[in-house]
Amino acid sequence: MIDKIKQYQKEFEDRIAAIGLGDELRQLRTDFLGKKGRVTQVMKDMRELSSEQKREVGRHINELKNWIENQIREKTEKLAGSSTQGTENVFDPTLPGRTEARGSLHPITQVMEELITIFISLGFEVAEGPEVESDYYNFEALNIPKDHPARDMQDTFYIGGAKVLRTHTSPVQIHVMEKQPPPLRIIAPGKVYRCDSDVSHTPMFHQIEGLMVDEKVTFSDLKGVMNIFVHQIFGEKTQVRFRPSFFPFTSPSAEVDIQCVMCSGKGCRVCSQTGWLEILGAGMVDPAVFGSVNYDPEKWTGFAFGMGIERIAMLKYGINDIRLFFENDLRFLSQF
Ligand code: 2NL
Repeated sequence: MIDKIKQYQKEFEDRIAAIGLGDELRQLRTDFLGKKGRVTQVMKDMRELSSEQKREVGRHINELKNWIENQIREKTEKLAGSSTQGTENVFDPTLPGRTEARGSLHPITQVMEELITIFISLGFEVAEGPEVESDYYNFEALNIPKDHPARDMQDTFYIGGAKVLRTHTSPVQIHVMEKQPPPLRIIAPGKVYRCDSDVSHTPMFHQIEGLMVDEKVTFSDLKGVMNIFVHQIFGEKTQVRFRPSFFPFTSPSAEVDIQCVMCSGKGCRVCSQTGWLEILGAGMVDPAVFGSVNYDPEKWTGFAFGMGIERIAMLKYGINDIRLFFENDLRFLSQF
């Protein structure tokens, strides 16, 4: 057996000297150290030997094994070195440059900008206002009664005094109407806050509201604007429907649904088998709201609407958990 070991060493020596490629080296390793390799076979055959012989042969085979491993390591390094030899310091001007990883706008910002662009093209102007509001601008002026559930501590962040974090961007429109006589076409995009958190709610989210006031503005104008908006954002073929609803600040009020973007109206999990998805609330401005800002409800009429940006973005991109927008995980964000 010891003769055999010596013969293997000689064979290995000859073969490794002739090797010029990594693949050949891997094959050589398998032939000697692999499961059915020569070294492994000798170790298996040792079972038959006496303990005296085992010690003697064991010493030789272990020496060979270590030596082979060293030889392979050295040869690997040599092969790796030779492949770059002579080229490592050469400047190759034809190689493409290293590009900087480019950042991108947050998906919510992208959708927000897309919505703003659509409404600007329809003649709306952007209005902004504070995120900390008085009870009056957030609720009272919008005809939201004192006992309305939205006013509850459970739903609204009260921050001391009569101040709240705005629960919608409607107060922006109240400020504009107080300062500016009709006619008026404005949108109010921005952050809003509600005491709520689950897969479809976060304590802060983004909203865009719209308001148009003029003589003889009708529900048809609202439908026309909503149709154009839906077709621009979800595609020309998307069906739109209005469902009766209630808001304290509009009358009549409606909820606007679009044909389900996931199943095209056939019925699926996302639309709870209805074929429709609610995307926004809207209606004709309630005369009580006009009363708050001293607009004559006999002369002026208007429509208003409001929608959550996160909801629109989730439907547009097929995202099922709103919290992804706020985790700032680049693996998520870099897809937009
Ligand atoms: C929704 C519904 C809506 C409005 C917002 C509004 C504003 C003024 C007067 C009247 Cl100043 N209305 N805003 C009207 C209807 C619905 O939002 O579901 N938002 C997420």
